[in-house]
Amino acid sequence: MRSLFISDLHLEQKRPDITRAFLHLLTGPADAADHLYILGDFFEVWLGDDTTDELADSVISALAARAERGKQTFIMHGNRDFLLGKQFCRRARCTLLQDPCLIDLHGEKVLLMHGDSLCIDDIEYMRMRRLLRNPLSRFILRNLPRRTREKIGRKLRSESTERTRMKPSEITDVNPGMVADVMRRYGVKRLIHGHTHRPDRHPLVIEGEPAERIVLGDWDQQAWTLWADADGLELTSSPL
Ligand SMILES: [Mn+2]
Repeated sequence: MRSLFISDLHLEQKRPDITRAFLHLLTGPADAADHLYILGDFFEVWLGDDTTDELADSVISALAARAERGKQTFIMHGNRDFLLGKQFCRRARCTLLQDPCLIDLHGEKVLLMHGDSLCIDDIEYMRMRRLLRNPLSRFILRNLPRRTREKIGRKLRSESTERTRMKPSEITDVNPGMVADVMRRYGVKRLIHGHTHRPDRHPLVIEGEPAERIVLGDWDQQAWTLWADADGLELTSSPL
């Protein structure tokens, strides 16, 4: 039994190399993983399941083919693709995970998150997150005409890039107190998340015991993967 974790691929038309690398992983090495977990920001932008293009269709078919081969795929929303819905999951034959989500990873209780909800020092971002992610806003967003959604999406993305650039890096990283809180609350000694684009393995002490926070990497220059089996976990990358 093996599991594979990825996040923050930010798939988009502008970067066919990333889509190629993902499809290569999916049809090759990923077949060694019974469970594939995609922890958010799989797509650079997702404005609703009715907005699929050629890129989305190719990814959906590849995921459905993986299911055909008897392999499971789990997907979690990120801040870029939180409008991924039931139709996507049905077509791609994946299971949507709540954020946070507790899993049994080869006998160990592990917590999975996208990671943006841990960045509480970015007050402005958290305010925006609360506004956009509540069920009512999601309902309204999903039912807006496609063009309006595209316009809002473009505006939000350009603003967020601009703001993130101006913020000191510790503001846009996770808050250590929040990490410890969440891990204690869920009773885990291991947390896996993405979002910050700072791939690393951080040893921690939770309730006097050794613990770990693993950060998955974004797929910009490198394709980052985290493999897990009964022997342990390995965070690896290969050039795109
Ligand atoms: Mn993110």
